[in-house]
Amino acid sequence: MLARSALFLAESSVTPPLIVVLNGPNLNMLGVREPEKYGTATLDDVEALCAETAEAFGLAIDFRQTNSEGELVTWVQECRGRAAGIIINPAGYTTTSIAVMDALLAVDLPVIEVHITNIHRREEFRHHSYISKAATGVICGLGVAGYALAMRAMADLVEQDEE
Ligand code: DHK
Repeated sequence: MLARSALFLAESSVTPPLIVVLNGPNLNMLGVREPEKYGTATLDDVEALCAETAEAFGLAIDFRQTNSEGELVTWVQECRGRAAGIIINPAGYTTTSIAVMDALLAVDLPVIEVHITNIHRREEFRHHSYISKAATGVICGLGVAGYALAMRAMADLVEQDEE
């Protein structure tokens, strides 16, 4: 009995690896923004999906959204030494931000880039991603379910890193 409670205490005191989920500009408008492309789920729904999936895989999350490129860069930098991985939907900064790409390269963590829509079926200007240069993997076109798939893939990457 004593041994079992000691085991429970040991297991419950292990801190789960932290996955930081970052969302770029206009993703705060999910649910009302062009629903025919982005769907009707809100960003709160996406956070709940990420939290649920993370918990199932023994991960913790810090879920954030910003409309500002500088804030995104700062949040990425803060992941170094704090997080086990980054899931990022850079939204409008995908095609423009060398600064976010450089920050992701600097933190030296597994990175999964997510887009709700299939950017390759959309306008030409959405096809090129600076962020992909720093990403371990990319998921696009699967709606908000892509975040849950990214979390699942991240669990594997984190486990590999721990081995
Ligand atoms: C979201 C955006 O805001 C766009 O700028 C990208 C991406 C596509 C998405 O599909 O999640 O081009």
